[in-house]
Amino acid sequence: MLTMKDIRREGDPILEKEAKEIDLPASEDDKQTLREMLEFLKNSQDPETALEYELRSGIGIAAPQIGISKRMIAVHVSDHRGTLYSYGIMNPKIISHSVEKTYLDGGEGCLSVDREVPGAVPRYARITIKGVDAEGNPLKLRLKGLPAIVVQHEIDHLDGVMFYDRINNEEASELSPLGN
Ligand code: K2U
Ligand code: NI
Repeated sequence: MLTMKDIRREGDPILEKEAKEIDLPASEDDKQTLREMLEFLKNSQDPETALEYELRSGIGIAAPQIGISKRMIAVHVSDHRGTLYSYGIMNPKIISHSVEKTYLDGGEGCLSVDREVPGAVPRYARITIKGVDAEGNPLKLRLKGLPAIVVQHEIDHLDGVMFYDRINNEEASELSPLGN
């Protein structure tokens, strides 16, 4: 199972690289990696497991964060209605998005950043993404709220972008925040 020792921290060059597309159909190795990324998120949100293995709670993770420069992300997050979005996605791509932007009130964090970096991160309020799931099936998701924010944070990791690269309090002052 993945633990925090597998997580690359800021300053590691892999977090600044553009990750490579997954060759489809995906190999068993890539599918297994994606399953482990999703399992890490579930473990990190289980109080007993997180305590036993000293896991930081995560609602998303990208393959470069575990040292694999490939375009794979996993999210395990509920929206404000309590609907769970639990997905491993290969080659995720934002195919459309709202003009409207929002930001997570209280700012963002990152498993790869062991410090608080205050500031608002403007994100698209609604996105439609396409990709391939861990079983190799095509995926199309329309997202808003926290799931939309998490997916944008993770896709940024595939492009070598960290959340603090996008902090813009001036732009955010014109936007409506998303409650936590
Ligand atoms: O990519 C990562 O490092 C995981 C991030 C995901 C994240 C997405 C959006 C906004 C902030 C962070 C964090 O580890 S998840 C930690 C967390 C948990 C609940 C709410 C916000 C952040
Ligand atoms: Ni992150």
